[in-house]
Amino acid sequence: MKRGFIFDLDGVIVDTAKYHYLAWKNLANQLGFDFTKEQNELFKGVSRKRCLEILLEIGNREATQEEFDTWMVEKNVDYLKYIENMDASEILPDVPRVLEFLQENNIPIALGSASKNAQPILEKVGLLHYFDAIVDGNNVTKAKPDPEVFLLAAKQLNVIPENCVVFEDAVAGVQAANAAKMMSIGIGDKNVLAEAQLIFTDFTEISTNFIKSLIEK
Ligand code: B16
Ligand code: MG
Repeated sequence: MKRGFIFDLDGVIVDTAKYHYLAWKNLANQLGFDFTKEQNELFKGVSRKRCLEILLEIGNREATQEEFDTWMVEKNVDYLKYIENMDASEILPDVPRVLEFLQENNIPIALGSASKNAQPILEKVGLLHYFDAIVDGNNVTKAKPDPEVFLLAAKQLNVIPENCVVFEDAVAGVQAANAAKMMSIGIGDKNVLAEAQLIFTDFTEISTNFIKSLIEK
């Protein structure tokens, strides 16, 4: 029986990857090189610090600690401008239906995200009230694929890891869920997320009956 449900944010609840991409691209251009959408795939589920390290590797750029810190802030300020006007129209299809069903059935719900901007994003799109716990980039010390984020979320929900389900769009996130001994459900491409126990393209493929079977089993 599954008693706790943990959602990743970017790529599962909302598509903020497109805004992260624009902000990283702006920084890359400012530093004199380009950054493609394909390269942005490497950034999904990855912490802001690690993203900048990868970006600098792509551009073959060295940075002093001071430059590194400045660029981290610049990217985030730029990203915050992109997400400023986000609203409910940016919620990915059928996510509210699943959240609503879980809440109606008193199943605790947590967020397990690498983002340090997770809470304001959930507020902007009007989904914050569904969440019993928020574990994000502000609470964890080890990034996915380390299971820390999901283990902490399970602890806050007071549910043992084996009874939790994780929805994830990133390979590192699926690996983190597996390492936490939780049921991993990949949201996205079947070839990319092959390590997940189950894979769906998006929530429109996840029926309410299926969720019901998980919580009743
Ligand atoms: P921030 P998730 C991740 O969100 C994004 O996929 C990743 O691209 C981003 O770098 C990371 O959050 C940190 O975000 O800069 O807002 O702290 O998929 O774990 O919800
Ligand atoms: Mg994600």
